Amino acid sequence: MPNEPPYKQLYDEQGFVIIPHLIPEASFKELVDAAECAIARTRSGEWKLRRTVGSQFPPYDPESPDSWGVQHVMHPDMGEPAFAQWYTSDPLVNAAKSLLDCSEDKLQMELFNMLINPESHAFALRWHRDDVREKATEDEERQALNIWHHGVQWNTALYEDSCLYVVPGSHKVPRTPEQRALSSTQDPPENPLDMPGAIQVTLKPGETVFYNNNILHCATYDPHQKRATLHACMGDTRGGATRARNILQHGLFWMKEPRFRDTLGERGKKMLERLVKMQESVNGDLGYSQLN
Ligand SMILES: O=C(O)CCC(=O)C(=O)O
Ligand SMILES: [Fe+2]
Repeated sequence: MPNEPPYKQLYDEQGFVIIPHLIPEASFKELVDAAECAIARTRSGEWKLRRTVGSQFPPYDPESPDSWGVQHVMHPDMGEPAFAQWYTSDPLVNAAKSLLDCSEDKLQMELFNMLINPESHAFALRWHRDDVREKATEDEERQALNIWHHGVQWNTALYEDSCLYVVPGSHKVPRTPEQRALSSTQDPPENPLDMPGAIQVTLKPGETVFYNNNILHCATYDPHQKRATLHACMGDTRGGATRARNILQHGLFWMKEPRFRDTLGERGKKMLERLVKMQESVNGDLGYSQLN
C-alpha cells in the first residue's frame, strides 16, 4: 500500500510496532465466538492446556485454580477452525512476511495461544526477555541480542488490552544497572512504570502489536478487566535451529498428527511442514517433557 506507515522500520528501531486491521471484518465475530468457547472450556477445567496463575513460564501447574492463558488454540481437540484460518489468512501472513522480510515459501507455523484475564486472581509477569536469562552478564546479553532469530511474535486484542509494558529500543542493548536491578528479582513489579524507559501498550479491539520477544517487557493481569488477546508467533526458515529452543519448549506433539494437518488449507499445510522439518533437523522432540 502506497501510504502505509513504515512498520518494518518502526519494528526494527523500537522493537515493537502496532498495526491495525489484521482481522478481516468478516472474521471478527467468528474469532470472538471461538475465543469465548475456548475460555469457557479452560475455566471449567475441560481444556487442560493452559497458562496457570503463579507460573511465568512452562511447565505450568495443573493444580492452579486460575488461568492467564489458553494454550494451543489450533489443536484439533479445541474444534475451533477459526483460529487456524486466521493464522493463515492474507492480512496476517502479509504483515509477517513484511516484518520478517521473507517470501511466503519461508514462513514457518509456530505457536498460537490466547492470553486471558484470570477469573479471580490478580497476577503479573516480572520484567523479562523471553529468550535471555535475567542473570545473563552484560556480555552474554549483548551477544544474545545480536542474534536475529527470524521470527515475529504478536498480540492481537479482541477486547481493549492494556496489560503489556515494554521498554522501547531495549531489544538491541543490554540493561542499564538500574534496569538490571528491577528485572533480576523474582517479584512482580510494584509499578511497571518504575522501570526506566517503560511504556504501557494499549491495544484497541482488532489492533496487533508485533514485538521482538527479547525486548524487555512485563505484564499485569487484572481479573476485573476482560482480556482475550490472540498471542502467536511465526518463523522464517532461515532462522533454522535458533528458533527451536523457544518454540519446542511448549510441547507440540499434536502438530505432527495428521488429524491436525487435515484441518489446514494448502498454505497452512506448507507452513506446518516447515516446522516439522525444523524440529527434525535439531533431532528434537515436539514435547517439553523431554526438555524439562
Ligand atoms: O501478557 C502479555 O501480553 C505478555 C506475555 C509474555 O510476556 C510471555 O508470555 O512471555
Ligand atoms: Fe514474555
